Amino acid sequence: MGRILDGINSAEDLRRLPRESLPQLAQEIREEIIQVVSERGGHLASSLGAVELAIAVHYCFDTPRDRVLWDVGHQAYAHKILTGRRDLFPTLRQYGGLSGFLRRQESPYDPYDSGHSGSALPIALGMAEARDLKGEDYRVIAIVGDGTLSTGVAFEALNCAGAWKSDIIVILNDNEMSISKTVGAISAYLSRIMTGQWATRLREDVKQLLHEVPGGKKLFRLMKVTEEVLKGVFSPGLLFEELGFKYLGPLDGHNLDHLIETFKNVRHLRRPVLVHVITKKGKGYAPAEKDPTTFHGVGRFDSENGILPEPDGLPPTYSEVFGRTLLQLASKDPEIVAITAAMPQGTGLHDFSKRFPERFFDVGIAEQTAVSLSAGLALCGLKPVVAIYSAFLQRAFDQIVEEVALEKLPVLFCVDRAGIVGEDGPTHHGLLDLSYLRAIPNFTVMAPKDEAELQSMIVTALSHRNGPSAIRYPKGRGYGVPLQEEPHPIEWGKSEVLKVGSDLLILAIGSMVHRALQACDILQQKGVSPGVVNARFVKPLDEETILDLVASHRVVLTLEENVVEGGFGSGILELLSRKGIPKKVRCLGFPSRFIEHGRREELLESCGLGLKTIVKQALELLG
Ligand SMILES: Cc1ncc(C[n+]2csc(CCOP(=O)(O)OP(=O)(O)O)c2C)c(N)n1
Repeated sequence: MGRILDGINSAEDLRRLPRESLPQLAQEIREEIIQVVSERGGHLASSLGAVELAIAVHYCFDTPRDRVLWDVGHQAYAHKILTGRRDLFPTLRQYGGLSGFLRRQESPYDPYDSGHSGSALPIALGMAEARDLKGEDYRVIAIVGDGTLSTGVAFEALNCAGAWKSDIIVILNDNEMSISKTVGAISAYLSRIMTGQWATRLREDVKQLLHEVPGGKKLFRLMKVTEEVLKGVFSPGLLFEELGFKYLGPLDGHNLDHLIETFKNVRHLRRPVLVHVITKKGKGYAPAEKDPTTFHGVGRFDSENGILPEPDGLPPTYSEVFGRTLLQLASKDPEIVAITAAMPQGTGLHDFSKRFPERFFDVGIAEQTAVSLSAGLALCGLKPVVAIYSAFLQRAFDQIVEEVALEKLPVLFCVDRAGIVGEDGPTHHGLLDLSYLRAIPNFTVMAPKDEAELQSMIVTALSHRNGPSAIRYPKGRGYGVPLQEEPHPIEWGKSEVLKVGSDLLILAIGSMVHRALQACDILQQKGVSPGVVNARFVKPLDEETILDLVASHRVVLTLEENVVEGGFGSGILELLSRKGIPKKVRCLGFPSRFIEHGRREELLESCGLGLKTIVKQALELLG
């Protein structure tokens, strides 16, 4: 028998299928997702959990005329397969291939470019309002996870949609997980709804209230406040109803009949509606159901048994080195506290959270709150360390400026995934942080050349009590240099001179220092006399050393894994201009455009930061 999926090249094709064949279709989609992700890596668990949801949404709504906005987009693989991208699905997340998220240029079924959590809701609201203003007629559907409800922007949009009585459908895809377990009171509320505990809890609350008023006990008995009565009186989604939404649910998100029935009814409502759907992250693939955090975003694995390749013998990742070092320092210093925005595993803080639960704060997907919280902790004398990925820290720019830098608070920002992150692409590359952090007064900005230097920078930054510091480091593993038992500090504001020459001076920062040394070897073989400086600090710059060396070399090349605009190289140009020093300088970094997805080396190469190109640029500069 042929596969049903073979006949599906668009949502139209799907809508022609009889309902009975949909469970089989779901099965085939799951097999395809598991196969491709096991070979290429990707976001497995969330996508497996949303297979029925994707089928039901496209089955009931008139897509792409109706607009479906998947929040983040990491759960939308079934959506991609169903909407004419099945043939390209094996190119997922590869250079030139399909994106791991929604991309407008990729398909008319993707109404926006997704990647950062929480934005589907406000963007969907904008679309719904635009549709009404223009007198058009289509449905706007935002599909958001329960983790997303910890995000401020999502709540801000719910707040407006309810008040404006906007015609918008929100599907809450609740799997009780963010990447790790969802945190916070909203998540506890949702799980009470799921288990029916809301009624018990409400009964207890009413009982306590009535016991506190004269005659209340009698009243309570009289009211016979049972769960059944309460269930009839109160909606389980009271919170959403109070916000102005019609609440429907909770529904079994893997029961296609229930989903289709509900979506068909909802399609005709013209008001804010929230459909609460319960799904299982990793559904249909036992290893992912068992360990959804590992299978949230995963590299290659054996699809037969879900076993991941052992990283035996490989150097630790920068995140691991950060986590270990902080744990070590925190065991001796009770004032150190750690903050994450929903990424305890990714940032390397998992062990810290187990060892010092009272000194660990996971605020959910709420980067702004993470930063403001750290300001509060610092104002009360603690030493907060905020670990956030570079691209997500962009959310909290205002809090960094207003609440931390302006107050000169000693908060340490450990900016993970800085630079190219690879397969996640433009929404996740961290190519702006050097520019935006460098511009902020009172800030210190550093980047280590390797994992051992990261340790030193953490110690150094924690002893700096006169303002905030940021240490930015890349995704992935270090070089395998020995880690320090007792990390020693480096000199504040001082660079490291690695080589002195006379022709070309390479000033490099962070992940580019290693590459600068490689380029230096090649240049030497070509008869050039190069010098190399590991800048260590982007702010403050080690002016004295840099100016001395600039004077003794003919030309200067700066190297950074950041956009050139406003970055490290700009800092050098500003310094030379301020001092009135005429010098031939070339700044190499990323161009000011959004960089696609692909392997790191491929992307560096394509943007002029491959080793050969650097050497070529150096030779050109030397004339
Ligand atoms: C602003 C921002 N911060 C962090 C992330 C990283 N991130 C990607 S998916 C995810 C969890 C989302 O949880 P949920 O919405 O419940 O979806 P699920 O993965 O459970 O399906 C997180 C934290 C992000 N994409 N955007």
